[in-house]
Amino acid sequence: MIQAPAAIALSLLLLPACAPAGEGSGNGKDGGSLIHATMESLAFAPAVIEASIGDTIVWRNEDLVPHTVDATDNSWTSGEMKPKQEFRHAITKAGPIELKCLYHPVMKAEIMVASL
Ligand SMILES: [Cu+2]
Repeated sequence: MIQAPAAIALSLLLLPACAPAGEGSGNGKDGGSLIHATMESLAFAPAVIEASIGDTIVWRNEDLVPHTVDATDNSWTSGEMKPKQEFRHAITKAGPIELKCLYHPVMKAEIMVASL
């Protein structure tokens, strides 16, 4: 009984932030939102992505060097993304999902998946 209010408060904090994070809704696969992110100046932007199950995240490499976006648990990888290439990943399960770039250990990000 002590932990329940904290969990509810956390989900209330996360939910309102989801709406402005996506660029409109209904343009992703399966009715989810398409969420745009980049690699730029050796960093993922945004570093924290708020998403829901069913959303699809699109990363675009805006740098002049190749990057990857990998789940740190190695469950999936973009493979090498050359400059201007894009990679899509659909969110199918609850997070959080920690991300890294295979080539640049300083590049880290996280997907917070709201449980609806
Ligand atoms: Cu990189």
